[in-house]
Amino acid sequence: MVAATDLQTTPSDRLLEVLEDYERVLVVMHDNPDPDAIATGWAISCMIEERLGKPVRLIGGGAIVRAENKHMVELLSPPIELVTDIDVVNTTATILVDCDIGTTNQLATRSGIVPIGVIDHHLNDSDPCELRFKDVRTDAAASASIAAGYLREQKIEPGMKLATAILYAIRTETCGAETEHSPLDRSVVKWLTAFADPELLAEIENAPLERAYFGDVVLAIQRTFVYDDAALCFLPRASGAEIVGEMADLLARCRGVGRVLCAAIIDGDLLLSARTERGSGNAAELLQATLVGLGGCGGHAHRAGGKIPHVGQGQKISEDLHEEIRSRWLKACHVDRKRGTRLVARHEIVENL
Ligand SMILES: [Mn+2]
Repeated sequence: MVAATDLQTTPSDRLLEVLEDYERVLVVMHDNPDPDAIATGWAISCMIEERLGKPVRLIGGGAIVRAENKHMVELLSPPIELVTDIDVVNTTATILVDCDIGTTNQLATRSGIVPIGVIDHHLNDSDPCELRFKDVRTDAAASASIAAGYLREQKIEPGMKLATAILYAIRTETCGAETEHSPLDRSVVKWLTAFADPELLAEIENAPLERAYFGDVVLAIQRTFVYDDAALCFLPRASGAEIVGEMADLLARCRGVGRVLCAAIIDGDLLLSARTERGSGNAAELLQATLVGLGGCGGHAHRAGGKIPHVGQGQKISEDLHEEIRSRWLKACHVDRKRGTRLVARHEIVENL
């Protein structure tokens, strides 16, 4: 007799079965793909090529800005393409990785392309539209853990670079208060460690930083205000989109700060990052309450990002919008204080110029 478990098909089997009907596959990462989107897409592409032998393209919009992520791409050469638009025929199966159909931060939705599948771990309450394949596990620290699980199910050994990329993705998704590892994350970390190169991982994490980065950080810290346990920082300048999230990660580590909101104007849009400590609320919900009617957002319980499009040119946000976001954020955080305290006292900043 065959055990019941032998008859169960795995998620990767189901995905491969759906893809049988198509000639080629387009794997779409979210814009400004991060290590998780890159590693997930890479693992999925690898599986499709190995098992089905169909041509796969792995694409995303925007750019890779964060120094560590650029270094990751240089050292590991993931097969990604950064593009501005896409055009697909109906013999192409489109799969979203590390993002969902309800979001506009990816090329498929913006181009009106209906994907056949989604592999993601973000919180998303958009309607469960008819997708042929959907694997969204919000308890997974990284989408890349789900994709690594597929490789393991298919008994495909990842090469050294792919294994390193997936491990790095899991590392980056478990920062700040989002350190929790699900049983899946733990088991794939163990499995991948045998294939990955720890030296490359260390090199990526210690990537060289541009001088502009230090300027962004010092100016942001000077402009950080704390209201009880809620911090707020409008970055006076940002050399890249990812500095907003990096500042939020840094400020979230400040003792006594449980909630952080950072914002900066990049190419005319206001980009926002929220972080919450465990027990200090849900970052995605707080950001949503702050942005309702102004812009969109998405993310996780303790890390979330959002955007208010077209707020103007230059790097300075208007007084009105600044005040609106500040008061909404404090209200969402249930903070009554109207005046904040500088994270670093003004006199110290001035004395040490
Ligand atoms: Mn992710």
